[in-house]
Amino acid sequence: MATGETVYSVCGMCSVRCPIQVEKRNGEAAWIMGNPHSALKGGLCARGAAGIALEKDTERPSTPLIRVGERGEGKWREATWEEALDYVADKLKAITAEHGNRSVLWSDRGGPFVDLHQSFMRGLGSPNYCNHDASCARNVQHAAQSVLGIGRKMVSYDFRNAKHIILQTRNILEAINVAECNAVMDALGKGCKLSVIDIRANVSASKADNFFMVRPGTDYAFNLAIINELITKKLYKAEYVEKFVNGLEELTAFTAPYTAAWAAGETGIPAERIEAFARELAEAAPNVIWHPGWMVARYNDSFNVCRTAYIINALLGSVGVKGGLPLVNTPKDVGKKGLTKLVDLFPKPEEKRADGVGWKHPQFDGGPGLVNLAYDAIVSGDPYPVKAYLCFRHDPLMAMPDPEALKKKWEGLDLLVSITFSWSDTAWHSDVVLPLSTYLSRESIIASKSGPKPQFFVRHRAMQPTVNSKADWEILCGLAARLADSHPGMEKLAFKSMEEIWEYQLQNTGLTMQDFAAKGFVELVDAPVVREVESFPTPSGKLEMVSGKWAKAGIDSLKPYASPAHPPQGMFRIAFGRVGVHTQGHTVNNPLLNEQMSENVAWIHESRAKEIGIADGDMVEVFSAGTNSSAGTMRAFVTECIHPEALFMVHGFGHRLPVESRAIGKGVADQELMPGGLEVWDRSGGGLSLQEHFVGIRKA
Ligand SMILES: Nc1nc2c(c(=O)[nH]1)N[C@H]1C(S)=C(S)[C@@H](COP(=O)(O)OP(=O)(O)OC[C@H]3O[C@@H](n4cnc5c(=O)[nH]c(N)nc54)[C@H](O)[C@@H]3O)O[C@H]1N2
Ligand SMILES: Nc1nc2c(c(=O)[nH]1)N[C@H]1C(S)=C(S)[C@@H](COP(=O)(O)OP(=O)(O)OC[C@H]3O[C@@H](n4cnc5c(=O)[nH]c(N)nc54)[C@H](O)[C@@H]3O)O[C@H]1N2
Ligand code: SF4
Ligand SMILES: [Mo]
Repeated sequence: MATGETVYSVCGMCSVRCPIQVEKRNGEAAWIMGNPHSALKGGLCARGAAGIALEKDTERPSTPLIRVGERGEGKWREATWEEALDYVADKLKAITAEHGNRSVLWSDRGGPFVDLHQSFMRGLGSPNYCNHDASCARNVQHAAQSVLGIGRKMVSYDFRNAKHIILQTRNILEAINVAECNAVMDALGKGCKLSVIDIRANVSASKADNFFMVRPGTDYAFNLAIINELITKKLYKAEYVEKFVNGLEELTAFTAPYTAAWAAGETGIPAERIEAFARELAEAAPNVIWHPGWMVARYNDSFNVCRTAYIINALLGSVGVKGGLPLVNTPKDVGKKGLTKLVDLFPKPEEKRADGVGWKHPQFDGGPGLVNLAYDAIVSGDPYPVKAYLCFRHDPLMAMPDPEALKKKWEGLDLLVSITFSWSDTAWHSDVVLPLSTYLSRESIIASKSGPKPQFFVRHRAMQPTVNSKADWEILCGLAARLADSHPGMEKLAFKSMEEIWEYQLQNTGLTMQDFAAKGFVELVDAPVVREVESFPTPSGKLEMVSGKWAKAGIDSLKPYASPAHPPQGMFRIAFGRVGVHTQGHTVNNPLLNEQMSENVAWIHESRAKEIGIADGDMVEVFSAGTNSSAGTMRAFVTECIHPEALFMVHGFGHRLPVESRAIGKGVADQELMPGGLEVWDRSGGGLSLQEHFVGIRKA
């Protein structure tokens, strides 16, 4: 175990941010494991273990770069940090002088460390802070807000005490959160049932008691039929519903036509199986977790799929309950003071958001907005011009559909900056690349995590950067110092050291950094607190089957079901997802992880492969059904474990950058198969509808 020096820190290989323990030798990180004081109990996923390979990887930006050729041409001049920060600050001054502070857009990867970035944007005076979530979990977030009146992270999943876990569009054993994986495996070991609703048999399905392979895009039909069964057969928790549910009558009337027999025709799941499943759920209630999903930027009715997931939990009495979805606690809920926020250094800009969130779209969460709609303002100048775009830890050219269309939208930008620890399509297309230190060689602001036991946790620097990179606080405080003359007040964010920031954050908590020494985090209570629910912060004070807020915005939160189109003759619906050994697109070139999986494959059903004359392992060309444009070639994986209408691939492959020798030319990029996809999004939930696209394949 612990030899040399031990540093408690936070993994940064994906958005989960697991607590880690890093062992140092000769001043360098030599070994990473899960923080043994945490729920990880020492465990880590493969990606987390590959962090040292990332730090040592020479194929990443190693010094600030300023573009000298055309955007995307890959011609750069190397700059010192002084030069690069001066350059960005001067550009920001010129742009804000001409177009106003609101012309600056920031997009981020949401999570526990964003306070600093939000503060920077407030200091600049721009309301246009966004994150990646329009292409991830916005539909779940808004569904939670519409039913529960709180965000999705304000309830937790008490897997360990559950009797039945339902995963719908959620592959918990491959799309990994280590603590959740451990909890689910422990629960299954104790006899908890698992049901998986998916379009293919994934690893989670291999452990399931029930597996429902639905026709792609019909999850809403499945859920409506479950609700119909629970209501008509009186399988719901009557006492709980009486107390906490508003709108049961409307829900009953609305779901009346959506019987199990009807849903069988839509989903392909026999009515008897749906009926039996509803009975099983009732037997386990209220210790049921119907997971509302995570990556649900998939269909035009994904918001309603997530809503009905919450509604099913409500009918089964599991919202706010042990063994279900208990409410999490903030520091305040357990009688403690929270961190002092960096955003509070500045007043909230009064300007309305460029993406229309909060005014044109009053029902959506103004926090991170919808970045895809902000891009439209670059093109149209409506409601005002957006001229500078700072991308932090975000690669929209890979994460958003139709990268060529997105590049066109960005043509109106006078400044595009990427702050990143690895190469990405967006960095390559930027005007300035600011290399961010990896999570092993940077520290971060203290983060606050709500939960049964709320806590503060901190990322420590485990080693010095091996390239000329900087931590985010160094970059932003450096820019803030340079902007103080044009943007009075910015000097408040020009902290000189991380210690100063930590001290600022802790000022009201009674804690010091010494308190983090023993474990790397500080728990604010000794034992988990399950708060008794009295009411929910919705307009009705109850769980809303019909959302008052959405109704006010003119949106029908019980949207009538519309059957998804079948793919055109010979075509497939595109589907995508994660794999255990990679994170999105940015680990494919990691030396260790590339060895584990260097290319993605096209999952297709054996009946369809036979039709087209393709055998397992054949190289196939994948093209977009609408435009016939090819996204390149990949290997076919012919299987009976996928729905015949779907073609599935793991996201993140098909890299084209010459600077990534291990990833270039391997596999296919799903985002290139979504022409016009930036305009296709769920109007009720705000998420992009990335699977509303069809593709074809031919032998290469
Ligand atoms: N077509 C299609 N589009 C998708 C998806 C899909 O499956 N298919 N998935 C969607 C989902 S779920 C999401 S969350 C988004 C993700 O979209 P992004 O948030 O863009 O995804 P990442 O690859 O995590 O991007 C992080 C980028 O920041 C850089 N980076 C810098 N510092 C850090 C750090 O400390 N940690 C990490 N992890 N990265 C850092 C990485 O090198 C990488 O280039 O994409 C979405 N878009
Ligand atoms: N290893 C790893 N873990 C990760 C990440 C990662 O990149 N790598 N990223 C993290 C992030 S940002 C996110 S958002 C989460 C995502 O976590 P998840 O949302 O659980 O992950 P995905 O693999 O995108 O999708 C889950 C499942 O949805 C299925 N699916 C596709 N279409 C349909 C459909 O129409 N109906 C149904 N019922 N199922 C469908 C896919 O086959 C897949 O098995 O994972 C997180 N954890
Ligand atoms: S799930 Fe894996 S990659 Fe993500 S933060 Fe945890 S250890 Fe790191
Ligand atoms: Mo995500």
